[in-house]
Amino acid sequence: MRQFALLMTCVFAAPSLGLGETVYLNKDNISVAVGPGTSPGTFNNTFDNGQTIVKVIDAPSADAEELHNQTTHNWFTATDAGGGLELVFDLGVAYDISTLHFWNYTSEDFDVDNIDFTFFNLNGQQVGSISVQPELGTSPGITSQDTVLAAPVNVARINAFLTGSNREVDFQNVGFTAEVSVPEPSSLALLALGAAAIIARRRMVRR
Ligand SMILES: [Ca+2]
Ligand SMILES: [Ca+2]
Ligand SMILES: [Ca+2]
Repeated sequence: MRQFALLMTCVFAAPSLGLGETVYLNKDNISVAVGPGTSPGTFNNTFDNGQTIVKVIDAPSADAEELHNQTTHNWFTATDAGGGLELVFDLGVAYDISTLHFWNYTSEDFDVDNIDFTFFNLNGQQVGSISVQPELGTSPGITSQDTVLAAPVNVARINAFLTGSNREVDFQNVGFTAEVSVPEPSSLALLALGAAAIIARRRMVRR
């Protein structure tokens, strides 16, 4: 069984994050992109002066406060046809998400009124969805509204569709508190089978 133990060590030691370790997901460990489901509209000053959509995930922690200005916020206006902004978060590895953090704009004129979240695993299969109606942001310093999520587990990609009742979508940040997912029992069983096969083959070679 020594080979089996070694194999298990290799598999679990590979990621720099420990299994079950709680992390705040932001630009340091995930990426975000404007999704193809974004409606026709304008991004106003969001990308002025070479700024990028990474402004969505640049809060250093879930407790961070951000002041609303041209370098910190994200603003999309859908055309008269309506719709909203789609964001796609690529998490790289699978996480169990426990809390959503959202920094909304401070007045109804421009704030985000609804977000439809859809969660996908590493195989691209949907593993959960939730709709959130965020509160107005705090003023003048905007802090996050924290929403405990009902256990979307093994999440590797998150799609978020943000809309405002008046076609305006303005917010500071999106963030998630999560734990690195523990492999499902079925994956562990496959791993054990693979290890057993290797050991059996080595024994046959020795004979
Ligand atoms: Ca920001
Ligand atoms: Ca509004
Ligand atoms: Ca609102």
